[in-house]
Amino acid sequence: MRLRFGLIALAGTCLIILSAAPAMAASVSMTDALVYVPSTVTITAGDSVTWTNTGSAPHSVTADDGSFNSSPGCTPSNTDPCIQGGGTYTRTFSTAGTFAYHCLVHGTAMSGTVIVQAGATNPGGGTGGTGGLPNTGPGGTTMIMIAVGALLVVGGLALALVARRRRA
Ligand SMILES: [Cu+2]
Repeated sequence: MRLRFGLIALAGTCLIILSAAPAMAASVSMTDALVYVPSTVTITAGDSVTWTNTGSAPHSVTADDGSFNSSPGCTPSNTDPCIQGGGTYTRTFSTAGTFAYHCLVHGTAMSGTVIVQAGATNPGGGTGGTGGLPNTGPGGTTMIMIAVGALLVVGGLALALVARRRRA
């Protein structure tokens, strides 16, 4: 029982450490100042971008050319389908190009750009080293891995407690 606890806790710790490695993801905040921060992110094809609504005003992430839309049906008069405070939207960009997007609630006054560079020839530099703006903060997948790792650690500790109690 003791060994099993140790293994689970170890697995969780490993996950947390792994997730600290450069993530192939960029993060953008949507704020109550009605801006995307940063407004331009540069990634490599195959990377993903996660937008997080860090305020309380609803927003969307909608491509100017219609190639992606976080919130179909989101309008200034019907914000139910929009990304609410605390909500997120993640999209993986598999093809190179420059993708302009805006918010369906606040119009083109709230807009941003995703620059997707071709190829992954960036030895050891991580996704932030390809020029343009660096990635800011951990991406969504990173946060999930940290959460899973933490859960495993907590689970391992709980198992150990239960085992100890049963034995007593
Ligand atoms: Cu908005």
